[in-house]
Amino acid sequence: MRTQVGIIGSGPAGLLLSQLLDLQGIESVVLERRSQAYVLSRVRAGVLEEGTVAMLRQAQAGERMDREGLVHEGLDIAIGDRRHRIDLKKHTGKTLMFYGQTELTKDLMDAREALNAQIVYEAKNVSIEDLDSKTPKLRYEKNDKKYEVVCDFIAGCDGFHGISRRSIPETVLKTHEQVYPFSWLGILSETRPVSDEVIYVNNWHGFALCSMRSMTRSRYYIQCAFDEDLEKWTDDRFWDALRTRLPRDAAELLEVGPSIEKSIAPLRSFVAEPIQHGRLFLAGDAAHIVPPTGAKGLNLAASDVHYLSNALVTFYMDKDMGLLESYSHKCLKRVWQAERFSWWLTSILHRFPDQSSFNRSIQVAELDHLMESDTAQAAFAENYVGLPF
Ligand code: RFL
Ligand code: PHB
Repeated sequence: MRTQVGIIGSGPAGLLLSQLLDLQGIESVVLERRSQAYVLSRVRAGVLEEGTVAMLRQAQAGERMDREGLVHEGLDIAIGDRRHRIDLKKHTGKTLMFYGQTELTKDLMDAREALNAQIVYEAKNVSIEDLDSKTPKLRYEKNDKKYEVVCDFIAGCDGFHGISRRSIPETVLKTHEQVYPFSWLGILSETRPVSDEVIYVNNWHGFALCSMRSMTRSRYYIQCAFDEDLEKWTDDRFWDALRTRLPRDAAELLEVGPSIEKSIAPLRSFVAEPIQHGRLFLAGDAAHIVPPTGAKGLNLAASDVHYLSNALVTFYMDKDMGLLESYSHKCLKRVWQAERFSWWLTSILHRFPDQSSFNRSIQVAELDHLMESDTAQAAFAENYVGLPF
């Protein structure tokens, strides 16, 4: 098989890239290790920056998001029972779209199907060959048969545990990593959210986050142990822990019900540098990870795809490699800004094991400043709604 761009991974990054390229007349083949049903069953992100929203519309996959997504203009930060609203729209003129990654993935899959995309699900043992040549190849197996796709370029959109980052020689690749000493336990339930905007809570018992997917479907997270056992968390135990951590006025409004999904996610900051080698370009979680506190992961995947699709379109239109050559540099500048913000927000909102009284007082001082200073709120808002790309 021959194609222009071989894409590994059918998460948001891979699907969005393949759709945007197709709309510009560039052919691609997507290889996905899992089944389509499995990809669609993952519950993850929910907060989309305006830049991401614009790209989904550009990809002709924004119609249902515009109909069903919730537009938020602000959010609350709380410490103990103290709660303060940050007006994101006032400070930036921008809003956020709340729309689940599961729905977004489905919309992208439908949009790809409408254009007769070539997506191979359950492609096993995907490998990259001849990365340094002008015709790199993707090899894979499906139903015990071996296949080869000859490409002009390869996009590694295969998430943090994928194979593409590992195809960059160790002598070239530098990685930066911080693993946090806690995880997030998340729950989805058919209950009314405690508030019509998100609440981020710093509580002495641990961090809590109230979010939503609709006005009848809530998404909540609480900080838990790094190696927490999901089996030990009944719904009742989750609701009790959440109620203890919420500011009193929110706790009183908490509506509980059976969970429809419950999972644990470890928190990590990670950046690979550079995110290109030969004719391979990494995008999304394959290249970098942020802790979910800043709601930046999916949005960074979208901004990578923005730079990569533009660079590939320019190459095919003008035979100009310039934008492809500067891809890694351009992406990583924005990535590090989001890494900084996500790390900072994580560090001021969570309870750390063996946290000293000094560190706790610094957290309180940071949150006091954020709640009391309009300038601090403007800087927070600028980062939370997403820096331009
Ligand atoms: P994905 O979504 O991980 O997709 C990668 C795809 O590649 C496939 N794959 C392979 N295919 C072929 N061969 C191989 N060897 C392969 N290895 C892997 C995988 O099966 C998969 O289908 O990466 P992508 O596309 O870069 O997208 C990134 C986002 O999914 C991620 O950043 C976000 O979910 C992060 N995130 C959030 N981001 C936000 O912007 N806003 C949020 O509110 C937000 N909340 C979250 C989050 C992530 C969370 N978890 C679970 C880590 C909340 C949570 C709890
Ligand atoms: C979510 O709604 O899943 C969500 C919201 C805010 C975050 C992370 C996740 O920071």
